[in-house]
Amino acid sequence: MTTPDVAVSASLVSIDDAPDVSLVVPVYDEAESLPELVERIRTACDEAGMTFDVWLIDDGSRDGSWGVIERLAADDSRIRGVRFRRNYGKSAALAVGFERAAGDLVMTLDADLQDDPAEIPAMAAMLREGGYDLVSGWKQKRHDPFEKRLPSKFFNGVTRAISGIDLHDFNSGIKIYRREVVKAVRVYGELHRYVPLLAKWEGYDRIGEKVVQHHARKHGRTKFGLERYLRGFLDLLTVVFLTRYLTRPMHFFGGFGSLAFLAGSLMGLWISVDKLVFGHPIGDRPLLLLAVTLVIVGTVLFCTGLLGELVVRPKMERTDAFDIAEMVGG
Ligand SMILES: Nc1nc2c(ncn2[C@@H]2O[C@H](COP(=O)(O)OP(=O)(O)O)[C@@H](O)[C@H]2O)c(=O)[nH]1
Ligand SMILES: [Mg+2]
Repeated sequence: MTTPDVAVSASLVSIDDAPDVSLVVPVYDEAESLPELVERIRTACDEAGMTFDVWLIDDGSRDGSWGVIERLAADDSRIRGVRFRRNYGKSAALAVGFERAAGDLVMTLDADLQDDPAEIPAMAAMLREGGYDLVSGWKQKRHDPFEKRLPSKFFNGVTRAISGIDLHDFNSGIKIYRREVVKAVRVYGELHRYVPLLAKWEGYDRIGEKVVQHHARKHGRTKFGLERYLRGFLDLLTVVFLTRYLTRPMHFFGGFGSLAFLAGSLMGLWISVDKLVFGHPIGDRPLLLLAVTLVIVGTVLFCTGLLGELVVRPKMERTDAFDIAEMVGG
């Protein structure tokens, strides 16, 4: 008789226990910043009367960040740490934080104090009152050197154009989400910049933007140079491909394949007529080479599309491939 009661109350407790906001902080060699960061998170949330927990995800730091995290966690049970054995990148850290975060809202924040924890209550309020799925911070006045700001402007422009999401600042680490959004997205590679895009793909498209304070780096140094931007750009192309064509590879490969095949065939036909009807030699004509190449490339692309269909088919045939938002009626 008592067992069900216990189970029910246990589950109620775990719901009541969920903090208002979980902060997910990727950490890579930020030992000097962490104590002040945690202190300022505590102040901001306490003043606003928000309950919170903090997930500090140490991604193979070598500057003693983990020791600092251990101390912070021992002092305050709301502070938790996860340590990766080696460096996996910011996206991996966010993915693990998103998996563990239990707060009603989940907010990401850089560890280096460039983002201001004082933004937590304001961003939470904007998300709730505006009915957004996520709100992204916009470092309108950015305190970074020019050689960082310029590539960033370029990538923001390209991402805006490709994704159709009207954000000024995809790069900013400060973003807040409803919990179900972070549970739905899969962040890997260099996709941490494109979480809004991943969210939109999952159907969470109420995306807001809030101007946030940005500060110059106090301690340590930046880990993001041009090379990581380039990797990020390639990942963007992957995402665009996957979001548009994951479930219908034939529309991508088959389309290009058919076009190439058709063009090659027409050229081949023309050049054959030229030889058979008009008697011109064609053995050394570039058009012959082009025609043959296009026919072969077209066939290969078409077959790639077919193989792709075979790969996605088992998944698409299952109804659990669809994320049902709500149901009604008995
Ligand atoms: N987990 C993880 N975090 C990282 C990595 N690189 C940078 N970060 C964190 O991401 C945040 C932003 O990095 P930062 O170097 O300040 O980039 P910037 O602000 O664009 O110059 C900081 O909290 C870093 O500690 C990484 O490889 N793994
Ligand atoms: Mg920074």
